[in-house]
Amino acid sequence: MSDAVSTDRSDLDALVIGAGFSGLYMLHRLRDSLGLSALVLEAADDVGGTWYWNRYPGARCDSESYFYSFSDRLSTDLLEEWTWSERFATQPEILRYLQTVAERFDLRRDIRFGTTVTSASWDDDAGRWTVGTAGGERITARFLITAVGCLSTTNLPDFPGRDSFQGAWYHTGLWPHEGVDFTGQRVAVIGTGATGVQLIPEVAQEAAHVTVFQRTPNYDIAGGNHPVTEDFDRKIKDDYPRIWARTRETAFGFPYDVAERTALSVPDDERQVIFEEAWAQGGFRLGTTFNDLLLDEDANETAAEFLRNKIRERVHDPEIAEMLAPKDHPFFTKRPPLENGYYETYNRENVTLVDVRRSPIEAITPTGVRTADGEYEVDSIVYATGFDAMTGTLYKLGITGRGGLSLADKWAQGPRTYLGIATHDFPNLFIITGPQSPSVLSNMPVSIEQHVDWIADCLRHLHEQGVERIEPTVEAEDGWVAHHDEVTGMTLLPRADSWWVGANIPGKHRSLYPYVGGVGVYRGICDDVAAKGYEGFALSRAEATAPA
Ligand code: FAD
Ligand code: N01
Repeated sequence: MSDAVSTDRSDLDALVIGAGFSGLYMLHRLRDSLGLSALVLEAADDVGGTWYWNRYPGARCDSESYFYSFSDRLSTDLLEEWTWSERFATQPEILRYLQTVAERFDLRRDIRFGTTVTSASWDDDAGRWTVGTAGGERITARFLITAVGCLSTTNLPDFPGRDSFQGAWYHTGLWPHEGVDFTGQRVAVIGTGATGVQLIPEVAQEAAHVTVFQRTPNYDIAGGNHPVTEDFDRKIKDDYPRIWARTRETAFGFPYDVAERTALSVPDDERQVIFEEAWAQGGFRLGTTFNDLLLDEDANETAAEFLRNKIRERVHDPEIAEMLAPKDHPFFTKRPPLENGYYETYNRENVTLVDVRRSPIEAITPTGVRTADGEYEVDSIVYATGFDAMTGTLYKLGITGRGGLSLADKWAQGPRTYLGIATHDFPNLFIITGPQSPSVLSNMPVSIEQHVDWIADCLRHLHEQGVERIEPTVEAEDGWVAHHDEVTGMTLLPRADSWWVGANIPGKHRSLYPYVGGVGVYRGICDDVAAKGYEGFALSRAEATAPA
């Protein structure tokens, strides 16, 4: 390992792509814990990732702020010093937090901003990756680590006539930094996922009229956002050791305990009280009420009906309430958004809901949106249409492994990984929060830290053993894919057409992309692999073909 950060960018130990939560922590571990020469390439002109790009009105996290952050793995001092102002922090506050992390650990000096990676090819003779950028640079490194996020390539549906629109249009994932003033405008919002649900109430307060184009209604859960009091902040800080320990053990990386009971094991009236109590707490507590909501259809239906009734209570017009109440998929088989006043928005005079499953969008016209039922004239269109999740950004990196095999080709029939972190024929490539890891089915900072720490420990091991190449075996990969599929099949998750299964992108292979076996279980498996000398990986020394 080199002693200091190399200024020779052709001889890096590790190259990291992306400077969000993942890339920042990875750089810190590589450079400051391992003493490796490392460089981060980032397309944006600052750190933040998700929180740099998603600046739409209402953007905030739905993991509670106090655990949507780096844990004591990064710094106990920072945990003590940083105070979140709201239970669910806004985008500007999270961005400020990540900027603070970058400053505190002096990370920016090893991040090259405004640099988009367009290719990454493995040279089997040299045992190095060569990365190409949009600016024409070529940079080589022994290890390539993608920290490009699961939700960083926007999905802009290819509606006929899309480019003919004469007004202004925006995608929520590429929101203008200067903001948008919708005052007095007629605004179309396409999409009612977590993003639409946050944005629509905000825009409705400003615009003359908002027309919402909904394809699939969601089971939105009350967020229960509120300011963080001094007392709450102190209690959390005092309790952090237990909180972080819990996040690492639970199924979803939240420090919440799931009740050890099934939904149908309690009488109806008691179940109702349990749901009401969880509802009153706000956030994802509702998912912790019973342990079989994701496993058993009848159990799931009890929560689904509870949530439908909440919509019916809050939306005055019964016809609109029924349009908003999901009936075509079980609860939590699409990611449920947290909402703060979303349903009440449909009681406003200036908001119209259009059901585009019944009456699909036929075209974007120069003046608005045309469905089978007619044209809606608007001044602006907001596409809250989500992302080509999990693989979209990885494919755009143009990664080619041994023999020029492209990652996109290798995964054409669905991702094939070992632990969601590496893939055969792509030596020395590590994917942070890759498909088939818990990633988006968890509170992500916890999963990000686990991946980064595992990769850092692995690199330390390779160095100590004089190993220069690491690559999963075909057998280990096959075994992981089979395990992933088996666990997936035990749940209701494949039942909905969600981005979790790639259904939002026409032509994308359908499979459950994140791993649903649980954050704690997954961590145990990864630790076990490491403890057994990186079982399932072939490790080889320089020039050698024999395993180390
Ligand atoms: P990102 O933050 O996506 O960062 C990836 C970086 O890679 C980006 O800066 C991007 O510019 C860069 N990059 C990509 N491609 C290239 C390229 N070719 N060249 C150079 N750079 C490139 N998760 C939760 O757990 N809880 C939440 O409450 C939560 N809220 C969310 C709210 C929104 C609006 C969204 C969109 C996502 C939310 N998420 C949440 C998921 C969120 O993406 C993760 O929590 C986390 O921020 C991911 O961090 P990351 O560093 O892995 O990826
Ligand atoms: O994206 P989505 P998102 N015609 O894919 C619709 C995280 N996040 O940006 O459901 C018509 O969920 C699509 O319809 P349908 C979180 O992980 C977190 O909202 O596919 N409609 C859907 O309504 C989240 O899950 C927060 O039928 C079309 C919407 O667009 C993830 O990011 C906040 C369409 C897209 O919903 C993605 O959320 C925001 C078409 N052709 C985001 N194509 C927090 O609160 C798509 N749609 C933390």
